[in-house]
Amino acid sequence: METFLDDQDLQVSAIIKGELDRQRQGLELIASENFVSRMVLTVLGSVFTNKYAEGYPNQRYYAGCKFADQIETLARSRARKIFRAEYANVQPHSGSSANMAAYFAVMKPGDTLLGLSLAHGGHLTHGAQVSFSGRFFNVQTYGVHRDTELIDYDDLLIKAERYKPSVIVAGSSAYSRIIDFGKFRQAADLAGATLIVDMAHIAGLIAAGLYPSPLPLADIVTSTTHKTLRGPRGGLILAKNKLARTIDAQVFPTLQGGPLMHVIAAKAVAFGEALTAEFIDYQQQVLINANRLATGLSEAGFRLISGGTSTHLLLMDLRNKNLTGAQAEAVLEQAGLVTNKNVIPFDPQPFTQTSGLRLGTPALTTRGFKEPEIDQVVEFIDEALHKPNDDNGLKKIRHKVEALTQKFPLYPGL
Ligand code: DSN
Repeated sequence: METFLDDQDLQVSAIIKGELDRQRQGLELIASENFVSRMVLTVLGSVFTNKYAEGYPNQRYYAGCKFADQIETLARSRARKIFRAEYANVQPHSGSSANMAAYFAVMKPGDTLLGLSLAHGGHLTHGAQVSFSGRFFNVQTYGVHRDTELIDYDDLLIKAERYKPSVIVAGSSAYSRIIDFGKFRQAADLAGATLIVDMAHIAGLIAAGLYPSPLPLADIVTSTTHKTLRGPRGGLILAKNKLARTIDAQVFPTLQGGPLMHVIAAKAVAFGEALTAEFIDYQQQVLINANRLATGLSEAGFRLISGGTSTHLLLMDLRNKNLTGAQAEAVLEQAGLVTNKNVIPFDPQPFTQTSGLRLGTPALTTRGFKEPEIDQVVEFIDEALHKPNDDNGLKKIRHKVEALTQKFPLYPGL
């Protein structure tokens, strides 16, 4: 691939090579990232990128859609099979557009949306004022308990009854424990609300049967396809058949024009991979690794929000280390570990600094890391965060990181 690019466009080729080296030589701990298979990568660059296919299979606005129909039908049927869903729409370009389509299917501008506060681990699209969700809808939020740092279900039920929202959205970007979807169903029934579950972070765990499925309880389930699910970047909506036409119409033509057929083809591949026994083994290891990481960091004296993790991610509270999340993120990047600063519940720091750091194991696990390597990752983090101003010390850790990554080649031959 690079040889071809070198011949055609040296500038682009050098940048792509730089990114490939960055991914190969660093430890990817961003909880929402992963490494797709070679097949997914190849299909993303397939001839489907040339095709317009506005509409849905067998109802297109262009000629020449025979194979576009076949691939979208296959992607939809695999998605339905993974999650035991009646209906799937595989066209959303992202998780945000999947959420927007889901909201528009059941709410009018000005209606009330009840979502997890961004400051307590929710996502932008769950009602943050800076997002379309906060601009179009009247937003109320629930949060986590100050003591347990677990979702405050009493607060949820009280607010459901008080505000009678049209939609309650469950799901999170930085919550490390199992969400009780039964309690959300109860809250939705109390309010007469539609229950939307955004399972973007945990979709892979749910696919593998390692996290309770929201499908039997939710009215609509949205997701991205690139986090634990390990597909191409994109969105997905699942629902009961009765909502199919309404949701389809919100995705196209309300929000989107032509679907990205090369991405839909890559989603079909990733969904096929998610139906294999190897995928279950992978997700089991993701959880083992996350638990190992949490235990190691706790033993090293780092405080974790809610005391640990039951998922693929964990949230460190750095206040007792005299570091902000932004500082820790920068120090770790210098040492070759890629993470992201994140607010913690009741954070005294602004969003740009934060007191927290979010870590996840999906990408390292795809790379082949097991418990012994995770123990080394703990040592790197501990060492780096105890010498944040020691450039030489951080450089030495970076060399150790690179030595470790060389034992786990990423995209060999690319
Ligand atoms: N940006 C994603 C995450 O990192 O969790 C959510 O969309």
